[in-house]
Amino acid sequence: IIGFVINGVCSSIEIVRWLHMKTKILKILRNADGFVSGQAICESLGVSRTAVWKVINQLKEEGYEFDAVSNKGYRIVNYPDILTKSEIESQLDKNDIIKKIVFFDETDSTNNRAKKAAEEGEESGTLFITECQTGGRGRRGKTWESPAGSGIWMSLLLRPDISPESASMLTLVLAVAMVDAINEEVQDAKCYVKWPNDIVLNNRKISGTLTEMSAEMDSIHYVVIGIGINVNTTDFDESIKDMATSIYLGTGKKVKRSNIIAAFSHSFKKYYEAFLKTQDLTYIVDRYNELLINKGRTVKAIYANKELVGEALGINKDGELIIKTEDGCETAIRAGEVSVRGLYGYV
Ligand code: BT5
Repeated sequence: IIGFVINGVCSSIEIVRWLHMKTKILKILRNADGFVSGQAICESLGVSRTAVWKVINQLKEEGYEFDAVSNKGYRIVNYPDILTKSEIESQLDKNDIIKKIVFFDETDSTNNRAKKAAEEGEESGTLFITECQTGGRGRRGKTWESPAGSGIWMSLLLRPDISPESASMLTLVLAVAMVDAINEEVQDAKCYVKWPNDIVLNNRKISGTLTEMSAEMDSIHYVVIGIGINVNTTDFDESIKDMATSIYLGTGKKVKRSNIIAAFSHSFKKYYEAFLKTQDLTYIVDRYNELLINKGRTVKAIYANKELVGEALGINKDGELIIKTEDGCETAIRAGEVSVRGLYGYV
């Protein structure tokens, strides 16, 4: 944590107050329609001009560019693509799903950080986010490439009051919300969902989700939903370069990563609340099936040493993928120990 040192003394209360103020100032400037005077900021927050000036200087160091005109005040003209607590928090409302941000410059895996904090009593709605993961994880022991500076690697801690069997559907709820969030930032991004948890652009993977849970027979302690999104990535490791892409590579548009996180926080809330009402996908199934890239295509499901080849018809309200085999039989398969591929490649 960077502290604000007053008279050489840096107490934790001052740090909290200062970080809080930085978020508030950023929010005022972000939402302003034009210039905001230093005086107006001082008055609305009840702080000194020096305090405002110090925060503005700190923001400049982080890469924010200002237009500062005497008698008019400040206006932000350029935002850096950073993932700091204040950059994200200044775009959230108090009703959002994300209630708190915990940011790391680098960590092994945000899912690991979220699970550890959950064990120690951290509250629902806390988002763990990092610039770079050194041990990013996919499902079933696979690795997730998470280089610095270009992607979103984050984990949301939730404590939903639902049965443990319903929790796996959260991955599907999230996928739909994330597609909406990406589309809000890049209108012409034609993203699809590959059942159950991948988001696909131009037939390549831009995002994956890893949901982990701690539960008893009939109640959940916590769920951690880890999300990786390639946003402005331009290079991929040889091992994935034929199946991975990024929003930038797929659309030619660079996006500020914090904007996607804020848009996700708004869209996820809507779908999450709909999911909690019924504890299934009653209200989401149609939207999911609209986005399902596998729909109408021949897929191969591999599970428990078995292979099932057939046409993917769509999901049902429990999130299961219905596959129709050549003999006309329809089988519903559950996400979990199953991998679904196109017959000739990734989709
Ligand atoms: C996933 O697993 O897609 C889940 C990925 C979840 C990552 C997030 S980041 C924040 C949080 N913290 C973590 O440690 N994890 C979560 P799965 O469906 O098993 O896919 C893994 C496969 O995707 C790998 O085996 C590669 O083939 C491919 N892959 C790895 N890195 C990728 C990347 N950056 N972009 C696209 N594909 C990738």
